[in-house]
This record gives sequence, structure tokens and C-alpha cells, in this order.
Amino acid sequence: MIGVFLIPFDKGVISRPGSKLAPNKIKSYLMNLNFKNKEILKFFEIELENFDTYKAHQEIYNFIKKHLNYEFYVFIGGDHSITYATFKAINSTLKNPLIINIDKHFDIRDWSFDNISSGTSFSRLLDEKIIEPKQLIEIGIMDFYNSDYLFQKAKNYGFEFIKMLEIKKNFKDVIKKIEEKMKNFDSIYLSIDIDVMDSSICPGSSASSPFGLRQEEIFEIIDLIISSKKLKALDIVETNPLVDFDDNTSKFSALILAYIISQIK
Ligand SMILES: [Mn+2]
Repeated sequence: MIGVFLIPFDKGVISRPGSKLAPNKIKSYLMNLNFKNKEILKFFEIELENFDTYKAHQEIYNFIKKHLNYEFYVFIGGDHSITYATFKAINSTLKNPLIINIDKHFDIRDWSFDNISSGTSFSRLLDEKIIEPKQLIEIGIMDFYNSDYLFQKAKNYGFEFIKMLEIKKNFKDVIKKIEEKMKNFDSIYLSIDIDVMDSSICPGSSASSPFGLRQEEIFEIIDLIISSKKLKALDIVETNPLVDFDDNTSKFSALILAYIISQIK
């Protein structure tokens, strides 16, 4: 069975709220698609009582912890702050895991317990030593949308990252780099921040912008990850129905999920 967790939380968002509406919308588009493994999906909606981000993450963590008997996990956000809680909750079930974050932002901002946002998931995981820097690779990082401070901070952590410009200029090398990275790990947690997509394809994200990933590019990266046979969990975050056009971004998120789920053995 595949556990699918709907996490309607967007209090961590830095820019535009609305992603809490995405999980149910994406679910309804997903269930209208025809795909393999649809019959083995088990849905959970996490109803959050806390508006405080730190406490809400504890609730998310505790909820998932009670449901750790699935072969594969899907988390539908919500803003990107949830990845801290979702990964931490299933970490114990993952053997030697690598996190692949497809995102245009680093999400490694400075944080404190009363200052947690969609931009702090990976700094929290790293600072709390839940993962080591080598267990993280970020793909799609854009100049212009990350400060010099964050570029320096990423270098200080020492995790690998691939910039959007490299994807656009030398995609073959990028594919090789990801392939090499995956070799050293036994399982993969994939995080997809939909704001990495070009705004012409996914206009409805909390921080959409031009010069993002094209559809062919993200599907080729996903194909590569699936071919490793190590993918155990994924989240898709930051889809924002309030700023979308004709639900294109929710539909695209549903397609990505169906594409991946249909290929899980
Ligand atoms: Mn992000």
C-alpha cells in the first residue's frame, strides 16, 4: 500500500498564502486520472489544530509516526516548511537516505523556534543533525532568487547543488551528476517544490517565476530517479490554487504524482 498524506498547511509561507487549498484539489484531479496503482492508495488528511508553525510541524510529525507501515509515502502540501516534519517522521524507515530537493530556492534560511518558514526546512534538518550535508542535493537553484548570504551558507554546509543555468546549458552533465550522487545511497526522499517550474507551465505557485524548469526536464530527472529503484517517498509542495490559472498547477502536480505512483512496484 501507498500512504498519501494531505497536509493543508501554509502558515510557513514567505510569500503568498493559499497552498493549504492544494492537497484536496490535487487529490481530486489525481483521482480523475487513469493510472496504475491507483487502487492501492490510502489517503489521510492531517487536520491541524495549531497555527504556530513549530507546533504544527510536531502535529504533522506525530500523525505520520503513527502510520509508518507503508511501502511508499506521498506527502501533498502545503508549503515547503512541512518537509522538515515529513522527512523526520519517516527517516527511521529509510536506509541510508538521500534527499533530492527540486527547487529554485535553497530553503536554508536562518531559523529559530519562533521563526520557522517555508525557507527553513533544510537548514533545520541539517542544523539538528537529522541529515548530514552529503545526504542532500538540491536541483534547480536559481541565481537572482537566492541571496549571496544563502549561496555562501550552502557552500559552508557543503551539500551539492545544481543551478538552473547548468540545467539549461548542459543538461547531460547534470543528469550524470545526479546519477553519480544517487549511487552512494540506498533510498531516496524526493521533494518537489512546484515553484521550480516555469511560470508558463505552473503559474499557480506561492513564488512562480520565468526561466524555470520545462516539463521535459523535470520528467527526465524523475525518470532518472525512478530508474535507480531507490525512491521511497516524495512530497510535492507550494502549489497555490489562489494564484493559479484554470487549475493548471494543480493538474500538473496531479500528473507528476500519477506518473511516479504508477511506476512504483
Ligand atoms: Mn522550496
